[in-house]
This record gives sequence, structure tokens and C-alpha cells, in this order.
Amino acid sequence: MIDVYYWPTPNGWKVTIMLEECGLDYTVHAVDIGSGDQFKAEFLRICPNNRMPAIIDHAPLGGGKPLALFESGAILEYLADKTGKFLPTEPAARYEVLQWAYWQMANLGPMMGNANHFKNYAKNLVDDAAQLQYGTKRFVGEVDRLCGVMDAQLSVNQYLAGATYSIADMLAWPWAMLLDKLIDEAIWGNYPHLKRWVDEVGARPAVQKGRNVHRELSERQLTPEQEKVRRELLFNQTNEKVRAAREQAAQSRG
Ligand SMILES: N[C@@H](CCC(=O)N[C@@H](CS)C(=O)NCC(=O)O)C(=O)O
Repeated sequence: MIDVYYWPTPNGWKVTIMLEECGLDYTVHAVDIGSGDQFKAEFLRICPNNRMPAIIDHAPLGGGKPLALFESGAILEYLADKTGKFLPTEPAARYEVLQWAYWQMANLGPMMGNANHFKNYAKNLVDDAAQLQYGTKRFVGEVDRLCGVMDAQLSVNQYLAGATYSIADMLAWPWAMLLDKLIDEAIWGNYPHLKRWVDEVGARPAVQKGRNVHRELSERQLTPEQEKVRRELLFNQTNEKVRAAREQAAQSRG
């Protein structure tokens, strides 16, 4: 059995999609990042980075005591090694997949996160219009560039890492399927191959199931007070605050 520490966001869906694709049993533990669950002692012990997703595998690859893991890329790589699925063992094919997996982790996810921040949230946090405009242009522009990279790759390959569906697709799809919400619907006209792949991957039953795990939690209406708490928690994290939570977690362990 695998415990999954999860909230319905693109990084969370990656893990539930992979678990569904592999047919593994799992139990979901909701980590409500809008009300501070990521700073609770029990979660920080699994993930010192106060970000979900994370897992604990009680029957880990290689045996031994339960294995705790954070970072969605590491989790998918681990589950692929555990099941022998969606990540080839033959070196050339394996590294073809891994280069796209790391590309997603270092590029598409962070850039889309920052673009979303500047476009949809920063206007309530930043007074300086020029600063806001610079941030938006920088990150939306970078997302646009990354779409071009994916589109070119998908114009000659069915999947991101070639002819075979892999963890690279499962890592990138949860972000890519949100592109039209971030840029605008016209984006698909510029990137037809990317759109073809988003639709194809999105039609897989395991992808739909993984993406819908606890969907209701992300669709619930927050009160203005809850929204204020959420923004303070997510957009005002300092080293001091996070260190205090970590120290508390260490103390409560005894
Ligand atoms: N690189 C990490 C990113 C995880 C991440 O950013 N998770 C966000 C939600 S999508 C989170 O937990 N945020 C909580 C916070 O900012 O405190 C991964 O892929 O696992």
C-alpha cells in the first residue's frame, strides 16, 4: 500500500495519474495547502520542502522499512522502477525519457507557476505596474517558448519522449492541459501538435481518473477570510517562518 500526500493541483495529479496507470493500490491523505497542512509536523517529516506531493511506500522497492519520497519527478521515477512500467531500462531509451522528465520539472512547471502568479495573483500584491508587467511578460513569454519546444517535439513524435507513452508525458500533461487558461484559447492555434497530444493523453482512462482524485476540493468556494489565509500562506513564505515550522516538527518528534 502506498500513502499519497496530495492536493488536487497539477503536481498532485502527476502522482495519482501514475498510480492509476500502474494499477497500484493507494490511500490519499489530503494536504490542504491553502490552510497550512504543508507546515504540520507529520508532513514536514516526510517533505522538509513543505510542498506536496509526497508518498510513503510501505512495501518499497528493494525491501526494508517504509520509503518516504517527495518531488513529483522522483516519485514517478521511483514508481516506474518499482513496477517496470513507463520508463525503459535500456539506457538510450531511458535517458530519452528522463531528459524530458527533468525538462518538465525544471521548466514547464516552474515557469507556468510563475506566469500564473504574475498574471492572476500579483496584481493584488504588487503596487508597481511596471514590475507587474515585467514579471508577466517574462514568465508568459517563457511559457510560450516552452510550448514551441513541445510542439516541435510532438510534430515528429507521438509522445514527448518518442513513440512510447512514458512518465515524461505524465509529468508534463497536468500542466500542459492548463495552458489555455494561462495564455488564452488562441494558444492551440499556434501549437496544433501540442493540442493533439494534450487531447490524446487526456483521453486515457487512468489520466482522467488520476486528474479527478478529490477534484471537489479544488472546486469548493472559499470565504474571503479563507482566501486571505490561503494567500498569506502561499505567497508570503519566508525562511524564518518555514524554519520555525521545521523546528517545531523536529521538537514534536522528541
Ligand atoms: N517541484 C515540486 C513542486 C511541488 C509544489 O510546488 N507543490 C505546491 C502545489 S502545486 C505546494 O505544495 N505548495 C504549497 C506551498 O507553497 O506551501 C514537485 O514537483 O513535487
